[in-house]
Amino acid sequence: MEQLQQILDQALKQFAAISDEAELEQVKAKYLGREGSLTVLLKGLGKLSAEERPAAGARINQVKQGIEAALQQRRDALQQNKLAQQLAAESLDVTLPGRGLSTGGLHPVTHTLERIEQLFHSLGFATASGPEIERDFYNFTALNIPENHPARAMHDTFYIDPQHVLRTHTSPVQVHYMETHQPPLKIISPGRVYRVDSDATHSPMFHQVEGLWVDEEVSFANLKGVVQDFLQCFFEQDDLQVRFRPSFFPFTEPSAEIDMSWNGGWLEIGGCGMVHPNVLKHVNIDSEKYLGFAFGLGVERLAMLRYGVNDLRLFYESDLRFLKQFN
Ligand code: 2NL
Repeated sequence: MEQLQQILDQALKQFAAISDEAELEQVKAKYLGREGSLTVLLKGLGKLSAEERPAAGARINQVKQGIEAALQQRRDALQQNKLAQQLAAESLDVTLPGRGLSTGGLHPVTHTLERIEQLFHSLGFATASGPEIERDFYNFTALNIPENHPARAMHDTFYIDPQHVLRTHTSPVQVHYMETHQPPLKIISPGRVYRVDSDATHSPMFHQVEGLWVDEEVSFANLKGVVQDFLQCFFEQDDLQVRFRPSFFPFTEPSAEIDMSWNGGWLEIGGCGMVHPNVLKHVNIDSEKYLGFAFGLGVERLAMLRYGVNDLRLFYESDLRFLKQFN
């Protein structure tokens, strides 16, 4: 009986000192295994007298249950520890400040294009678009620009091959549109255009928006009204002055430069005119019945004036310090 008490005390002490689950199972074998001290005692019961046997057997079983209970308790405790450690290691501090997401933004030229489109849509114009590589016919011939006109010279136009160019204006979009639609037509064509030119005020790629209104009765007076309305809305200046200065384009007659009041003087902002009858003839529109007006505006020029940007090249240098100001 004394030996049993010693075994129990020893087992409890040993279990309490163990902090590893695998080790615990190994030590368990020392007591309850096939060669374990309790097993050996159980086997020895037969050697006892019939009177001693029941009490001894009962005590051995008691000690065995005590050891098993202590074992299970230790197992649970170790598992609890392990879980607590895991939770501590994996814990999230939800009070930490967030990392923040840096969102992209639209390019100032895109902002400007969207504003231009929105304003013209409110005046009843639809948007038309087309390819940036054009046949010579659509970029020049259909627009009454004859074979030997200086605008065709190599120093102005990027040639893909003798018959294809990077469009030098968005007029070809309108030529395509007139070929496939019957008047009345009321469209704008915003987009990229290309010219062999590069300095502080010229980029080889830039943006233009052209407008075209063809109907039975449209006048130069309508043209002036539309352009002035647009510019006053675009710059949010009701007293903005607009001036139409006589000029020449092969595709309009009469033609004018568009100037607007700026810093006490005048600034050229685009060109316009009544569509030349030869242009209408090229797209099979009856120039006796229909007439129209057209205009072209430089988008970068409008963006520079609206945002106070003094160098065109800033738009194309992808400098985030510049671009982030427009978000
Ligand atoms: C400018 C001048 C202009 C047009 C563009 C045009 C288009 C067709 C027919 C006739 Cl389909 N004209 N466009 C007319 C006059 C001027 O642009 O300085 N643009 C920035």
